[in-house]
Amino acid sequence: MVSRRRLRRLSSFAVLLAAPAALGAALAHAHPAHARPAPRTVELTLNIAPARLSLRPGDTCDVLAFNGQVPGPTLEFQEGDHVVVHVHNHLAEPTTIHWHGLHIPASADGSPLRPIAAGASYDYKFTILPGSAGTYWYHPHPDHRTGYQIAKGLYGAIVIRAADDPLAGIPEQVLELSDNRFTPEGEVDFPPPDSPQGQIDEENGREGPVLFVNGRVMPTIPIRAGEVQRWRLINTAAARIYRLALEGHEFLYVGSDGGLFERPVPVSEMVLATGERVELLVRGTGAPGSRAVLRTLPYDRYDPHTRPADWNVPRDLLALQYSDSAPVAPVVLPSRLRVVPALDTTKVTVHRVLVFSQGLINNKRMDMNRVDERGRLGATEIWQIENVVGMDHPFHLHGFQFQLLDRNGVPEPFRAWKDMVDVRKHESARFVVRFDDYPGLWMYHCHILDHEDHGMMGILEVTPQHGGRR
Ligand SMILES: [Cu+2]
Repeated sequence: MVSRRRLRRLSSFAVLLAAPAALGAALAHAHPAHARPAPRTVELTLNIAPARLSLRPGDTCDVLAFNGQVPGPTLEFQEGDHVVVHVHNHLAEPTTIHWHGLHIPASADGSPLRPIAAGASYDYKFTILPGSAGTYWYHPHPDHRTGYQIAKGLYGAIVIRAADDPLAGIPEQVLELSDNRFTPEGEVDFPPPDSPQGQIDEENGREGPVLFVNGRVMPTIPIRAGEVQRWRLINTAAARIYRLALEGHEFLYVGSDGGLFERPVPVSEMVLATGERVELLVRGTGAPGSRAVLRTLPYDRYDPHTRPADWNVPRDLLALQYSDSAPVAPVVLPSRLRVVPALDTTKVTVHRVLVFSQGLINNKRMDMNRVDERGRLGATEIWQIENVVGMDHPFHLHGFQFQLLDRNGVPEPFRAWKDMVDVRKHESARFVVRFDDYPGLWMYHCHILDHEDHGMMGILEVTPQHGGRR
């Protein structure tokens, strides 16, 4: 790990993007080869149980919690770690834990095919593969009840670190974005599916008027003028798509679902669909003592029939508060982050088309006993997700990171590892994926939780090349 002091010492040019040659020297200096830690076994326990906690300020309500807290504890692993998670389900219904975005065996995926019964326990065992450093999250994924259990509080962040992280030493914030809706009595409002509001939620995706960051309303993040912070943002909301902007500041967009890009990309706004993650560098360009608000700006993901009346009102999320201290010298930020090898599209042997309409994928609802798509281990495939309706459907594939190729034929501007793609209204998005390991049954679905729970999901079976099921 590079200390902040070391980073500052490297910053003799006081520029934010170093020339590649200078960067190479800095990296060679900061990350000697022997710094890579030996693989560890990390063992932890997650108890899933009802609790009574304060979500909204000044109020308590019935929640479901990981180890008594909402959000659950942030889990930190290193590449190479062997992870064992002992899960105890103290709920009155089945649950699972899905490790959203991780490339791990199907037996550890926490899909609805492997429920943990009420009162039962399960050990999830997986290895964190090299190259997977990034921001992920965990949440239940039981059949039909994912939206309910997440709404009641079951979600948490995962940070995976690399020994050769080019941004090591920069102060970090993990920011879990969520929203919720409450009854007049102060309880989490999750109406029966056949109620009028339940039917609106089923179509629109359940949104709530109270916006949380790490389970808090409008928290304050301290910063010092000149400081650079690395923000890891996770959209854990059921349906809300955030369009993030920090007043008076630009972001350096450095990573998304599967970790860092090859180069930082300056952006003024960031659209974050449900399930997605991004890594942003925030540069403390404000004056000592000043304050800036991170907001979510209007983003029209909606069908006009169920679009909320206040959809176009900007909403405050958190405040960035500058200390009165004198500015610190800017750190040198690398202009190259890592190599993201391109999946070889000349090796593609299978093209699939998935048509997303309202509540259906290829005109079907989820059937737990049906395999919808069959793939071979080792194959490289192109998937085309066609959204034929007038609202966004954020697509998620379990188990495998893919590379988005294009949207409506327009090539993506740069390469990134993704497990989510928000397929916008009437848009067709294509990605390339390689089934390099881990045969088994894998879910793919819309990540609007209400859509997923009502059947907008399918099953991909990946089989070993010479037949046979594992
Ligand atoms: Cu959807």
